Amino acid sequence: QVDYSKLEPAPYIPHPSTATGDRQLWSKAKELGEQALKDGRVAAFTVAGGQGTRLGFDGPKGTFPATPVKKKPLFQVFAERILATQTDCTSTIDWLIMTSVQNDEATQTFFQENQFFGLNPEQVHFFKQGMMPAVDKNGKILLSEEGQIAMSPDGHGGSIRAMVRSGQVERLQAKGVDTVSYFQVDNPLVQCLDPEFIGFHLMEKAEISSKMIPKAYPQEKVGHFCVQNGRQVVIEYSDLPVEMQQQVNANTGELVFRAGSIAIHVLDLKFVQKLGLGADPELALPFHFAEKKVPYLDPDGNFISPEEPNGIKFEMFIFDSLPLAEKSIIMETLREDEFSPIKNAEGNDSPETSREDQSRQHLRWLRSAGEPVDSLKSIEISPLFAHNEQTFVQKWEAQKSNIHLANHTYIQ
Ligand code: UD2
Repeated sequence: QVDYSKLEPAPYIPHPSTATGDRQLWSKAKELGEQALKDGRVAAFTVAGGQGTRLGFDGPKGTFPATPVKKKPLFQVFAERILATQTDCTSTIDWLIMTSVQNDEATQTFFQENQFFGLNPEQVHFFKQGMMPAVDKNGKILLSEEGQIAMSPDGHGGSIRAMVRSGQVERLQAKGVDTVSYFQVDNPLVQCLDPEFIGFHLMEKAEISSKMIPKAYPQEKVGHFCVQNGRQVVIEYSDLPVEMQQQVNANTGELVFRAGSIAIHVLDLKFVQKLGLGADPELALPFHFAEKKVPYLDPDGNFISPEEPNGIKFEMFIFDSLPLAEKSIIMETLREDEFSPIKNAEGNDSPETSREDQSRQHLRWLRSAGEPVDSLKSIEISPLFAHNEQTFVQKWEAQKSNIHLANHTYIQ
């Protein structure tokens, strides 16, 4: 239970580009993270079991064409970032992908058809998340067909137990992996394996770490990092009272609850195992419920596809593991470099806004490399050419004479 009057904003490690950021500390974290990647201690992990209802796209969301010029699917973007990190750290990185009963086959087929986007099929590991029964508004179990209970995926928090039940935790531990870099399938800007983030997580001996961005506006639809009874918690945008979302610090003019959760985490595998085994009820993730449309069989045996939400689905959220951790840290990142999700068909967080943000990032890299590109609208740099600004600037000097920069240029 949340006592909103006792809720405080959570502290975080400020980004080095801000007034309070400590550049030396960030360099140290980067070194640590790079070493962990070289040592083969880190796996990447994408939660991709969601149904993507808001986007209205027919197929697993990871197959959605996301990039501004090449229209690469989200899965390809992540695969190429993993490949690029492998080149940097000269080790092989495992990639876990959590699917659901509904999209597992389509997801795996997509990877096969695309030759795993250059990854070795043996380093990509799919596993399905668990399911929960759906009930009607009176708590009665709904049937999807005769003798079959209507089931739905158990939320991204289900990834903890699915990682354990699928045997992935044991398999990874046996090969020396102790850290997992977790991200959602809908954000093409995510740094899949960020050395600085991994480094801070290891430096602070955290069980789970999270990335935050300052909210763009008071009611932005992201979770809020807070502290309750000395433990970090994330309070969803739908739960934090609006007046708290709008509260401003009189001295700084900033929102008091400004730290937005963008669902990027680093997890310690021992922590995953402890929670996922389910042996200690104190360490169980709670279920949240949401009213959704659940197709069902009525008592007369007619199949009904409801127009309005008729049922309740139960989901666990990954961020509910924060208060269960002995140590949990939050690190600031820059929105323009890390967060532009594809959630809605139009408007905010849509394919269009995301393509623009991706292009803007690459235009910034070109400007950093000394190119006057203000008039170009759409540019795409392949992660295989460079997957961060620093690498891009270094590489550009040698390559630029071969590349003609025009609108819709793809740099590979
Ligand atoms: C999530 C966070 C929100 C913010 C935002 C950033 C919740 C409740 N809210 O909002 O605070 O961080 O992301 O983008 O999480 N998924 C599964 N299995 C499931 C359900 C979801 O794998 O059963 C995956 C899904 O494929 C996607 C991710 O989880 O990669 C996010 O799911 P969402 O779209 O339900 O999250 P959203 O946008 O409500």
